[in-house]
Amino acid sequence: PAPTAWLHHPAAPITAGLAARRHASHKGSFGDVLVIGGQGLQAGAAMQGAAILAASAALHHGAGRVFLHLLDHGQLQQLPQTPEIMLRNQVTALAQLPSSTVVCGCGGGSSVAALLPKVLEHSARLLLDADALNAIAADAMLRQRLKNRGPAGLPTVLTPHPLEAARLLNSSVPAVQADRLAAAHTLANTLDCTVLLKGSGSIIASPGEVPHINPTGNALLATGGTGDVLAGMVAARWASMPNGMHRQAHHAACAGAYAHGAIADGWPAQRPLTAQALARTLARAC
Ligand code: NPW
Ligand code: AMP
Ligand code: MG
Repeated sequence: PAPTAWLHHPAAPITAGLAARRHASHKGSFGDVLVIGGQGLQAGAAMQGAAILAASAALHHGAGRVFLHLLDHGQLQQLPQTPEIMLRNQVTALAQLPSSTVVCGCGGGSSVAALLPKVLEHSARLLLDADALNAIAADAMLRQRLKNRGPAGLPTVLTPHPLEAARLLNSSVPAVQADRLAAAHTLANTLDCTVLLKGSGSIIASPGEVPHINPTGNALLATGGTGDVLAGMVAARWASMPNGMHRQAHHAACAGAYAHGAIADGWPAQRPLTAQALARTLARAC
């Protein structure tokens, strides 16, 4: 169905809409998002843009406060284009974990693995993307710590693209793509997480929930950084939910994926979409 029709469909898990802004609400009412990622220059590559894109998307999609811990911040004290985002050094960023929705891994490179034990233990709501997923795929101890979160009542959202999913499943991209529902379902149930398997027709699967196939999105999203933006969009929605437990994680992933795709569907077809524009745009239906 067309996106707006789907929004009103009784099967829609929730609308892709942002949290309603009651008159007497304040910035604390819409949740904190802390992004951890953005490795500095290593082996000739720096990826701070990925973490900045995730934080910027969380900001533009309604998070009350957005904090950013860059894995290599150097002398940076503020982001000139988004001064609303508050940079945090390692110690204060980690103290923030219990009260925030934490996004970890965007542009994290190999530096992110060392932080993951603390992040997995202390984050009340945790979204893992990119190099955080790769680190877990490569380390059985981190995988066990991730699995322990679910029974301890700490919800986690994983947002793998097909190659990241294949690494987690010790499988291959063709095998994941041959049965995307099975891949998402297996990951969700073995790791006790909500899994948002990205790509054309993103799938959201969580233990005990009916899997959901996102109806929005198109190939304008096939450009660097759009996955990092998705992470921030899901986190902003999740952070605004008063109860952040497993079912809310599933709903936030469905809503974030829906909005992310709807922005691309509303974009003029002949104009390339950049990740930065995606982060700063709200879809008409959302
Ligand atoms: P191919 O080319 O088909 O063999 P990687 P990454 C595959 C950061 N970024 N269907 C495809 O493989 C990220 O956050 C930083 C099928 C593709 O080439 C990470 O930290 C940016 N295959 C880090 O870079 C902006 C699919 O996976 C390969 C697929 C590395 O992340 C960019 C890429 O996977 C980026 O976000 C699909 N739908 N989607 C910045 N500005 O700082 C992907 N593949 O090797 O894990 O690398 O995703 O680029
Ligand atoms: P990443 O690979 O992590 O940068 O994520 C790419 C994002 O763009 C994911 O949300 C994908 O679902 C989305 N995307 C990429 N290509 C397509 C496509 N052809 N159709 C729909 N969504 C896409
Ligand atoms: Mg990515």
